[in-house]
Amino acid sequence: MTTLRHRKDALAALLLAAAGSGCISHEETVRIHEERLPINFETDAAARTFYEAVEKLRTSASPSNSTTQFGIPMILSHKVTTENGPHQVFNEGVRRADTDRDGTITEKEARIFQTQILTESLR
Ligand SMILES: [Ca+2]
Repeated sequence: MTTLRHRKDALAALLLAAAGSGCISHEETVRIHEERLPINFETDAAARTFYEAVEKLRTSASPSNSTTQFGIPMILSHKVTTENGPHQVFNEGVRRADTDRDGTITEKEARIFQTQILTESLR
């Protein structure tokens, strides 16, 4: 009985706060604009394989903007929008392909990366 009374009091206080101040609303935009990562290629074939895989990744990637939203109707609203910059997919490709982090993508690394992308696109 006491717990129910406390819940009613808490709900009443919450509704009063909402009525008094209106809906508490928060909107935020997070911009992810990173510079294009510097990278070398062992051969032209490595570059070609890498760029083909990156294009595949770009077409299968989620939209460049995403929104996360949650709230309590009439009381609380919270919305975060994330905007990705133009180099985000390229940089993701570099991070995944250059597995030994030596700044050069070899033909072998490019082929492994391409296989990963093709495998993911089949799921
Ligand atoms: Ca490497």
